[in-house]
Amino acid sequence: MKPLTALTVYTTTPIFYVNAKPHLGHFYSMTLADVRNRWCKFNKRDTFFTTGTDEHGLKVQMAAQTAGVDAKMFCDNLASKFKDLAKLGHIDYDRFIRTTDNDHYKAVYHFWNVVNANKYIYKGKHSGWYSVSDEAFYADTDIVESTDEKTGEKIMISKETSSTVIFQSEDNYFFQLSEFQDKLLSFLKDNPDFIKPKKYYDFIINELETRTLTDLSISRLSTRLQWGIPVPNDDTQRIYVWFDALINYLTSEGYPNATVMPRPTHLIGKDIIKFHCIYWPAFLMAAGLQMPKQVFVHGHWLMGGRKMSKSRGNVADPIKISNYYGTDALRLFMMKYSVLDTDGDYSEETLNTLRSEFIDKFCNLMVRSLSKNFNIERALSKLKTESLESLVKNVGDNEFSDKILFIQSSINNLKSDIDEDITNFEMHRAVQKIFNHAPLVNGLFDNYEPWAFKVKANDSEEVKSAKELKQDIIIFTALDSLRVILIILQSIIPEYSALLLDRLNVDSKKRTIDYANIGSDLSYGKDAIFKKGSKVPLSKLELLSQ
Ligand code: ME8
Repeated sequence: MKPLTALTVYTTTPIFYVNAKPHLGHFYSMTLADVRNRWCKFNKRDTFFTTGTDEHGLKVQMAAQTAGVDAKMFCDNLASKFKDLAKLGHIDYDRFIRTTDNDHYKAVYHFWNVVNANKYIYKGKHSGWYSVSDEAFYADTDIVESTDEKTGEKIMISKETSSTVIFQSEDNYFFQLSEFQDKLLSFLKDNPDFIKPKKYYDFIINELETRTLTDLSISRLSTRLQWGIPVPNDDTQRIYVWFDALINYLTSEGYPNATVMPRPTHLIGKDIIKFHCIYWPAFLMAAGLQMPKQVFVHGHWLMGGRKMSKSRGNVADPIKISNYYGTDALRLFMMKYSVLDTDGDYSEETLNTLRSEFIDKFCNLMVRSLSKNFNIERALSKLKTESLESLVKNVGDNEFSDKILFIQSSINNLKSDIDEDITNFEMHRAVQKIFNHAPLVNGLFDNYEPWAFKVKANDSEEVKSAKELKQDIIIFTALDSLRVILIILQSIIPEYSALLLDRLNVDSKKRTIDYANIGSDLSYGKDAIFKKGSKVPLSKLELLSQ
């Protein structure tokens, strides 16, 4: 396991139920967290990033039964589909945790025993409404009568999720959630940034101020739930799936043996906010453990205006989309249109348009800069002996000089401009700021038409070098801006960036933040595009531009 410190930036995704194969919503959570993690790593912060699968509970048990397969085999098969997606999607996790992992069992046992020793667990009779598809309990006031679409029978459903609830009555273990109402409220009042965006913070505050927390049943009779972790010292009961799943965040940090555990930043979908912002902090308080750092909540991807859901079947398959359009086209689409506190509507047409926009903006910038009309090596070598500031002065055109130096400073500031956006999962802002630089840089070609500075036979030495200087400055500024932008884009679209940086012959060791400044690397560009022997054949770039 990677050594962790209290300062490690620890980012988590939810762990996904393995009742069906992954869909776009899961890939979205993974990608948001991956971009943040890559970005923090790029900024030389010490990082730790986990994702994984939630494998126990009635929902998975029933899915396995329906498939007629042994539960563990069923989970193995689906967990590998989530892992395959992570691989295809460039999700660079440190740990893929499965709740069937041995160390997780140990962590859950330990956690249960600590909370029990702290006297927050007791045995009692549980009677109430339960939704298997949500793996959640509902109070009488949270349900309504409805009619089953298929059978026409009267059923009870959750008002919030419309999923069917069933009445259950059995002896269970309870967690004393009611004990934590005031403690949670005062913790949240002291930490107004704990839940982001603010509308979700307000929602939880409102819940805690207006509803009374009742104790939570945290086990099931083993006769009903076989596919769960046994309650320590009571084989007749299995642990409720959320009391098992949430602990994954601790298992990954080496709990209970770890001496130092960084506080995680949880990224979750809005459907599981109560579990992460009420139950989880209460469980942690009961175990005497520190609070997470923050919980970021994102909206849902809809398709045709309705939430994508495995059970409803209106799902976009991230594997199929990636295979067709390219993984990075999908990553870019999700990040560009990701606004945390709203839902997004998935549209293949928008994805395709964005892909073309990326190619128009960035690939064409590269193709233009690397035209045979220009001498990149000459341009780069000028910068080896003189700074850009002093070179532009020699052109003697103030407007030109201001423009070049403005682009230089804007590009140099880009990484700090987007730092907060990315660490706070405001990816659409970061993508917009990066994209805004393309017309700025492209404008150099449109405004100055550097291809027109042809040296003529009767040009004096002075005229010749003035023409060359201006052309070289434009080409250098355009190409080097592109190099820096691509280095920055690695966190969002690692594959496309690598493809284009390879094309520019940028040394693989010079793609770090130290080189994300204009003029910080003058060793690339040799035999770049359109010349024989360049590392990445032109056809790859063409593939990207299809
Ligand atoms: O809730 N749009 O697992 P789950 C965006 N195992 N994101 C979506 C989405 C959509 N349409 N649908 C799902 C569980 N998600 C529990 C979590 S954590 C300790 C246990 C994403 O398979 C989103 O992150 O139902 C949501 O919270 C998560 O998948 C739910 O996945």
